[in-house]
Amino acid sequence: MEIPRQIWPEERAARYRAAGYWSGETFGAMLRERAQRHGDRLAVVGGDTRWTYAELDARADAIARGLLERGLKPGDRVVVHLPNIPEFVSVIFGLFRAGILPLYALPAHRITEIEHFATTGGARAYIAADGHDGYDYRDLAAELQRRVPRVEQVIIAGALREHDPYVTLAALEAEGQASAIEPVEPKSSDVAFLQISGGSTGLSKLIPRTHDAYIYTLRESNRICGMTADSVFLGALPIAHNFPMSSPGFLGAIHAGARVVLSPSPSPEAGFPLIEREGVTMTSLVPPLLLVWMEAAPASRWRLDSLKVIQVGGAKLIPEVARRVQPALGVTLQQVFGMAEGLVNYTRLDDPDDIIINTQGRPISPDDEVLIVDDHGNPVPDGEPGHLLTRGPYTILSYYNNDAANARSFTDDGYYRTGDIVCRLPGGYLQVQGRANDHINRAGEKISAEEIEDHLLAHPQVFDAAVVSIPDEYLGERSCTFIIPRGEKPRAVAIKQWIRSRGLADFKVPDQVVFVERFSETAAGKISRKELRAALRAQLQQSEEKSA
Ligand code: AMP
Ligand code: DBH
Repeated sequence: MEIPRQIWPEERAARYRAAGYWSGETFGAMLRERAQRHGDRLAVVGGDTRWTYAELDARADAIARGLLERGLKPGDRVVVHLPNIPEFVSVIFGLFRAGILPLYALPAHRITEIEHFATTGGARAYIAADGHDGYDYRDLAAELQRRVPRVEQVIIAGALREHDPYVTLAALEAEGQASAIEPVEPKSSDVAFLQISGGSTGLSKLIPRTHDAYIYTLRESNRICGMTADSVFLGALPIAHNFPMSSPGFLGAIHAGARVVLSPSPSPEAGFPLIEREGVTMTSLVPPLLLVWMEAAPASRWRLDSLKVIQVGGAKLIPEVARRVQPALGVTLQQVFGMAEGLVNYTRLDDPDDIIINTQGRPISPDDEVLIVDDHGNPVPDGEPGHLLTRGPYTILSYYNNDAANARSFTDDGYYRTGDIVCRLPGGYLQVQGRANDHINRAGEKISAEEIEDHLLAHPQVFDAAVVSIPDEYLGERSCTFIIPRGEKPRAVAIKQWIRSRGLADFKVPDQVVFVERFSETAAGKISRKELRAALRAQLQQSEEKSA
């Protein structure tokens, strides 16, 4: 399998370099520079751990050497499956320094997803916590190695059980400290890591991001979001998500020389005490969590007044909620509409309330090209909804190792088809209207209808299945699966249990199961899956309205 690359057409690359967007810096060099400039400032806080920039830098060095000692090579891929613990940060900087590419899995992912990442990414190693949230990743590691023998090495950030054939991260660091290997700094135009897409059609795709392009977004995001060396960023969402990673997220915080505080869970119970103790100034949330925080804040015994900015993104924030944020929490709301493939939009901190409440912001870069087109690819007038296409200095040109998705998702002249339906307002602000395709955006976690339908069809008592998003007061959207049983009707709980037993992330388990005798079909005979899903959604909403 080839090493992941992203090669922009030379004309565009030259322009982005000339504009100063791509500065030639790598992640490894960035951390080194911050450590030299303010080595004794705190970089990462989580659990009982408090690392300064100098300590983080030294750990990254040791991990880089340890990985190379164990035979990993620049360009290799490693699945990183870590919750919000300080080792997340030291591990990825160790990988960056060695030129080895992390592939970020979410803590909620299970064997089926991890196997898919390891296979399509061609991973040679798996780095996981021992456990998190009652789940033991060491068991997953054993199954992964059985299924994907190419994954030769498992490194556990935590403890091993008696017969685990793995190495601990602590042991790897000790090996690295004793090593004389000198890692070779990758080029800034190299791919630094693989991010994952939410997977609108079928399985998640792998997103190759270069040092140059990603560091550009960090630098500009910091400027736009007011992240400075004095900021304290709380990672409340799982930091493997692109949003809390880079918009500006914990990597933006490291770029700024600020402090990163990691919360093991996004709940107010976990986050609020950290806000008071560390003087957190900024955090990023998805809309349903924002609601939970707004409920909890007034009665909380923790002081939250250090908090200046709350960013909200990942799913649509409705204006009625947006309007209440500043009064309820005394913070500036920033809406963020982004995607792991690239383009990120922000409302600016000093934008008028009307913009902050009613739009999802405007792009980071003057060179972000945004096209809004109809179904035939013709531009629509400003203010009218259309498909959002984009290209620019940090939006990818292709997924890794997925020709079929590349053919669907990119135009011949290099635009990424986001799948989002948006309107452009004066000033270039975008308003998200919805999705063109059938994924479910469940509290910011994207679920592919197709992926879940495939798993349901494997159930012996399922004749056919359609998974549909239903508007939901709390989650934004919830997932509902319509099932035509085969033979005896299964129970709804058995269907949910089935999805769990397929080794999938819990957020993919259908929230609702509805049994039907048949799927309606048009006179013409067949309708598309897309039309079918729309018809089922409408039916359910009608019957719910009647019974309400
Ligand atoms: P992903 O491709 O998995 O990184 O998910 C990115 C998608 O999340 C976008 O294409 C949008 O559909 C959705 N999204 C992100 N931020 C927002 C937002 N602020 N409002 C509405 N949808 C959003
Ligand atoms: O949903 C996303 O993927 C997202 C949201 C906000 C994102 O990738 C980002 C900001 O960078």
